[in-house]
Amino acid sequence: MKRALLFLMLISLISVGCQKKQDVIKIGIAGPMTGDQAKMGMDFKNGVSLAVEEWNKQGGVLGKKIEVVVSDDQHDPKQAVSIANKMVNDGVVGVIGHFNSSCSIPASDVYNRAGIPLITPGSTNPQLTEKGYKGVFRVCGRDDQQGRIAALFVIQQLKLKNVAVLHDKTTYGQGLADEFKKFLDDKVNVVYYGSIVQGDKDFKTVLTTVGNKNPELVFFGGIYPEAGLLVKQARELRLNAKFMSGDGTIDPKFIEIAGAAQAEGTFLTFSPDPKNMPSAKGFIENYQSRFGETGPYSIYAYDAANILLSAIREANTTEGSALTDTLHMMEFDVALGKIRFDKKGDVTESPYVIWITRNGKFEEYWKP
Ligand code: ABU
Repeated sequence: MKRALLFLMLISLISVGCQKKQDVIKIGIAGPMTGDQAKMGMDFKNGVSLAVEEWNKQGGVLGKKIEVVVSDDQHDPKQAVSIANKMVNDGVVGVIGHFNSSCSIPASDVYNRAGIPLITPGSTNPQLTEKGYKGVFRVCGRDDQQGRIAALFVIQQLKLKNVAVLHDKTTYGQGLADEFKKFLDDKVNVVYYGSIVQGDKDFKTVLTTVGNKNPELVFFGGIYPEAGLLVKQARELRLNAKFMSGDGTIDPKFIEIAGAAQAEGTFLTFSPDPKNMPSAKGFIENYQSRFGETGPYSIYAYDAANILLSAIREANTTEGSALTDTLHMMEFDVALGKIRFDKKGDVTESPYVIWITRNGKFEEYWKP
């Protein structure tokens, strides 16, 4: 009798567990949650979590609570594919991520096979949306747009003649460096073009070689850990050329690593400051009171989550192809303003500007 009762209790616990599973809608968050780029992963996690908390306070979506599945790709392409498979098996209906293009691109094969949408807040390499996957979207811009603005600034505003170009050999870093170089056309001499290894800490050998070429500016395609060290070590070597980089560098960690004095006057390409956008005011206040200062991609992660959840509500289903069609059809009114996707899954408008580092902070500086 006692055993039968225990058996019945077990069955009812299992059925409650199964019932609970069906009562939530899971969305994945993927990015570098640990390691030297963890700041970006945490910005993603915080942005998406804030959006999900707000939706859940209003009752969730399609009558169900939303659950986030946070996955760490460690900015490693193999790990990205592995966690993509894991999230798909775990039943996520869409993924917000990854940060690194070198992760989003291979992981997009997994999401495409599973028929679930991927919305990246920060992967800017053009290849991601050139693969023809209908369910791949990005709320940020592309490196062909970003590289062009960087080159225009060097030609039209700084009026330089000799530059050096470095990259970190990643899909993003090399891609951005090559776009920058391409748009310099024959108007500026590239006196040095070369690479560093991501994760290395000592760049003095390459910086000495670069210095011997007397560039007026060093452009770096890469992320803030290496960018910070490059600037710090360049200044130690008295290489006083201007320094310029892209959206992978525009994080306070860059200034922390380089040192505020060394980072002073460095130029970075990124989108316009959300602090000047009335549509972003509520997001910034809520994020700051919940997590502290916003990171560069916090708002992109927040908007990506809101876009996915709005599409689920509009489609009235989590079924992948209906959701993808809805993502392509809708216009989304989010913290960054109005967002629509084109046929490739890129945003229809992406205005890059030049930022400068001043007194330990980033400020908008120039636009064409
Ligand atoms: N876009 C900033 C760096 C991330 C990436 O695209 O790899």
